[in-house]
Amino acid sequence: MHTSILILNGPNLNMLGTRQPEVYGRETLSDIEHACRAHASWRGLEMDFRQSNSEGELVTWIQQAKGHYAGIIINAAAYTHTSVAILDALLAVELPTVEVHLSNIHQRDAFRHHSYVAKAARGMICGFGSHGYILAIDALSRLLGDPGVASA
Ligand code: CA2
Repeated sequence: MHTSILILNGPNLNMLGTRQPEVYGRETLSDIEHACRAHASWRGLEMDFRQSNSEGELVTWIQQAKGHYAGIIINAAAYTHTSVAILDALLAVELPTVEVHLSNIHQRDAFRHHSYVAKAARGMICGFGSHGYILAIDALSRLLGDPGVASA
């Protein structure tokens, strides 16, 4: 029986690697997806990795996750700080959720210090750049009871 996780990315993260490398690093979202796919596979997890600039699309994906995925990793980007809709969707599906951010949101503008997502997340990883996604996979894997390292 396969264990699948869903990794969601919010607005503007499709522009990673093109601007503000001093804040978000030089890797593209595609680079991060490939690294996550390799690590999830090593952890014995299947993974879907998605990005949307639309709050409604992210809400729909969270709603649809119930019954298909064992847990969610989410970088809601700017919606982190504004979206009660994403919070409500995460609370509704009751899936183990790990919040991730590339930057250390607590060292940045005051409006980035509050996260609506945090209320629904088991924990948050921020400030480690793209490696935060790998740490989030490890954290979620442990929450799911470690499906096991693939032998292949
Ligand atoms: O640090 C993170 O991962 C953030 O979620 C990134 C969001 C920001 O609003 C959050 O406060 C923290 C912004 C993502 C925008 O990404 C860009 C990438 C390249 C160029 C411009 C924006």
